[in-house]
Amino acid sequence: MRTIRGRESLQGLATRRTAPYSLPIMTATTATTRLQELLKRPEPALVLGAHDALSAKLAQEAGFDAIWASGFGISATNAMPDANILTMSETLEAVRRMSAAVRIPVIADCDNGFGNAINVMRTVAEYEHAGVAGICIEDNIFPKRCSFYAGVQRELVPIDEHARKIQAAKATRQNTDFVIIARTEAFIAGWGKHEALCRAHAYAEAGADAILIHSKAATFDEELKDFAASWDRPCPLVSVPTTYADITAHDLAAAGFQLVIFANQTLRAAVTGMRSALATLKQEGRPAAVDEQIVTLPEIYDLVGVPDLQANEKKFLVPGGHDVTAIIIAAGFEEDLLPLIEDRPKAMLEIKGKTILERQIQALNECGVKDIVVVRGYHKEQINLPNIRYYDNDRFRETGELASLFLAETEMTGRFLFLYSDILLDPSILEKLLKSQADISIVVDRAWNDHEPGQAEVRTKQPDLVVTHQPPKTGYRYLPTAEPTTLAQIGQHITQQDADGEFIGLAMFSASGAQVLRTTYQELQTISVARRFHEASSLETAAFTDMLQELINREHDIACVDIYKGWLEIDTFEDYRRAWAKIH
Ligand code: SPV
Ligand code: MG
Repeated sequence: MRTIRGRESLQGLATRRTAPYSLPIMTATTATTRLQELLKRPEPALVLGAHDALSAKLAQEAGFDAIWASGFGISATNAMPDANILTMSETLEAVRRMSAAVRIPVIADCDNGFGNAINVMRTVAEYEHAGVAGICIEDNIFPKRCSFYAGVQRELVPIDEHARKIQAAKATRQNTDFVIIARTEAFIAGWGKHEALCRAHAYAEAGADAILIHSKAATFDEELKDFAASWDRPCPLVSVPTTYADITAHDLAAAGFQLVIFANQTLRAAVTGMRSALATLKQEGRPAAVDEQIVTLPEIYDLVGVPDLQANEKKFLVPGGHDVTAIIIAAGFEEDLLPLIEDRPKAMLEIKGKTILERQIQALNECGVKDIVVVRGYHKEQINLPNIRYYDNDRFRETGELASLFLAETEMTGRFLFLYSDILLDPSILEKLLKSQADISIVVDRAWNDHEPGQAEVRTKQPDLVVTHQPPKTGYRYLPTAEPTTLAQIGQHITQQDADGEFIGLAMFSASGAQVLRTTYQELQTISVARRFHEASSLETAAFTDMLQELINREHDIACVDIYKGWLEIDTFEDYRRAWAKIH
């Protein structure tokens, strides 16, 4: 007696996910070879009927050896009877999608080959090209009727005609491993064992790789047991235990069947599942009522390959704002702005009906950045806009920007933007920054010193100046290079003569850039808490620019995204007045 072993062999192939839009890892050639192996190995193969790409994937996930692309199922999903009503091309399209979705072999149910031997030739060429591992052709006339429909006309083609179809199929296949299964409906048509054996012999002699002997008897013993006992050819047998459903694959294997096809249970399970959930939903009128009966959305995401989609988006799409977190540092108190900021932080100063923070959020949103974090401090109670995550620096008077930023350290796991809360900017600047591929990028205004003679704007606060490795040519006109420039030095001590531009208070870190930043900060905390830190008296009071300088010193590249004006900062009453004049 044969035993069913070897399920492990398919597990390696049946990984849960295939990348969307990619060809399956198993090429058509390996699929055909695999199916040939399944026909030859000592233990039988379990083949599951599927009707579309998703059910094929579920078959693979469940651990079946191969898929039966069921004509009954494909017709049913089009709400059509299984009677050659769908065209060859319609069926082929469904099969092509199934075959692209899985790595296990797909056997396409090709009914009667969609016509005579000449039609069979095209059928074989098309299905082989679609990547299936094999096809099955039955000896029903065209148009066929499903084997189980009662009270419908049933007629088989003559033996010789079907044998020639098998020969035509074999003559057409390109790959000699491509499996041709010949199916006889002799029992279905009520012609008994003698006719069934005659037909099976003829088809085996015509070169079939396997014989599917179909039966709609209520038990295996009625027809197939005797047939199988009489079968004396090396050509393997295939069964579809739909009506004699009590038999186990085990027993079928013992009787000599090599392939066992559970042809329509997938489709029927789907209908039962849908009916039951829909009845509950209709009755209750509330989606939660069916929660217990349906899979979760993340399970569907996983099945259709959303994790791969996400990975590929990261790899191949121009980065946008959708997967970036913006961290706005709005904790500080600046005396220069009193009495304007007596009762509110600077970010909440209003300019023509909208606060600075609201304007920043608007610019971020316009660029697709919806995930926003604000670090509050001075008059924190005044900042309570919706859809923002808040962190509070209650020691804002003794600590600096860097300390504020690191209160939101848990937000720095992926790509993130760093923003001062006092800058107003044109969204095109953010767009340009978001396209940067560098791990650490800062925005540098190259036009920072372009004042017309005599009209220099008064600045009380020292700007954050930068020196870059590739300074722009001096002069009135300037065309940026295609390659991003890199930062050599940053801080308020840089003289105007040495500076190549001004840091505008906007930076971006990739996931690995963020990792570098966090690790560096953690290291610094252990070694230099009280010591001077670049331009700051200690790490605790450090500015963001001090950290940038530290990263430069540690030989991390910082890319400069060049801009030419297009932004404003509010550091003084004069800045605020100017913003009122310039903003519409
Ligand atoms: C199919 O699934 O389409 C088959 C098997 O041909 S059966 O429906 O049992 O005939
Ligand atoms: Mg069929």
